[in-house]
Amino acid sequence: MNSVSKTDKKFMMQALKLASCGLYTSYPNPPVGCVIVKDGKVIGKGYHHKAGQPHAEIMALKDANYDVEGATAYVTLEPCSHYGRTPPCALKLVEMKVARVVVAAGDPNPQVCGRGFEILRNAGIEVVEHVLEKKSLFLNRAFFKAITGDYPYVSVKVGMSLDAKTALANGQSKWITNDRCRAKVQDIRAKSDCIITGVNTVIADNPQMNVRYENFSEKKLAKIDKEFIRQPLKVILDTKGILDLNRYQIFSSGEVLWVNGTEDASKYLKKEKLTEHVTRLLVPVKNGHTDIETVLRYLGTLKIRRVMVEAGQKLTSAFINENFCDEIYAFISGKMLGSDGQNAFSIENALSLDNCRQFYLHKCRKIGSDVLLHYTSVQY
Ligand code: AOF
Ligand code: ZN
Repeated sequence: MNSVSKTDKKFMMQALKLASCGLYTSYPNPPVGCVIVKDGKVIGKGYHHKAGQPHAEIMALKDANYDVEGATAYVTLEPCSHYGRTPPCALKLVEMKVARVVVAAGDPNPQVCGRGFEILRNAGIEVVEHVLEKKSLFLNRAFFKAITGDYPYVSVKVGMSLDAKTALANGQSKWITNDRCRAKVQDIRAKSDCIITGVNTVIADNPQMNVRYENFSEKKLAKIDKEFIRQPLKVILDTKGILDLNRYQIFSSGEVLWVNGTEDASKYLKKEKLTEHVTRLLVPVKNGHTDIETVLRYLGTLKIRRVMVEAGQKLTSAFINENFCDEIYAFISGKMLGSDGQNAFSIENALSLDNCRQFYLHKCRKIGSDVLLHYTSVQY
């Protein structure tokens, strides 16, 4: 008989917390955490740091000195059943004779997808599923979307005034939200595999679009495995290819994919390495712009799981209008910029309130005198 208790939820919560450390480095693998409990005490814990490194269960087994006979393993994702970069965790749990495995969510990876549970159950291990499942689905939202389809998960960030403007009429936009909001933006960047921006943002702001780990708090840095720290790929959509590579900071560090448009079908997806760090990619032009779908599909082939869009009104809105926006982080300050300011969005008109584009509030956080509204396209 399966039973889920308050205790199971408590230990799963610990496993989920551990898993969240993996968000910074586990790419392209999902963030997974594991806690092993015997006689009510945690005897081992671990999380998956990086693809190619041991999975969460193996880290926790090691932490417990493999002395786990009769113990319960709490894992935030179904233990794997396949020989990938590492051997199957489900077999290891069987071999180590754990008595019970409590899991938050199944692994939709076609290579696993229920087979992990099967291995455990066939070996006589009690398996309890769906414990704090929604939290795991949320934590893994990028991996789950990317592994089951052709596109990465897209997070759109917007920083705006209370009257939904991103710049004054004269173009001034620094700074609408406070520095703590900007620190949160850095955190979202650090959890993203790739940042997409547009030519207009590069010209207007000359951003670096990188992660400044040196400014992270000690508390935050303690969660990140320094060995596997990374910078997201920077993708610039510049249909006409007008940017001067020597002029803008974005080209001066990290990997950059400079996406230009072409009308010539024989050149679609042609890549050219321009410098050691900058590659040009040619994609089709749609309505006068580089085709977002092609770009996302291409990033999917690179195993990019999570994309963050940091761009101006047009590009931001294009992701929403073309249904490629999975979540919105809206940072809102109390400033009013006025009706001639730049609108944050330009969304296609809805035909009715019953049938309009809808996002769901996931979290609302006060950040000093500003606020962060985190909306997702599906409800968690
Ligand atoms: C687990 N525990 O901690 C993780 C799992 O090629 P590999 O060996 O790195 O396997 C990657 C796949 O394993 C990944 O796509 C996902 O399905 C699963 N991730 N499974 O048992 C873990 N990170
Ligand atoms: Zn595994």
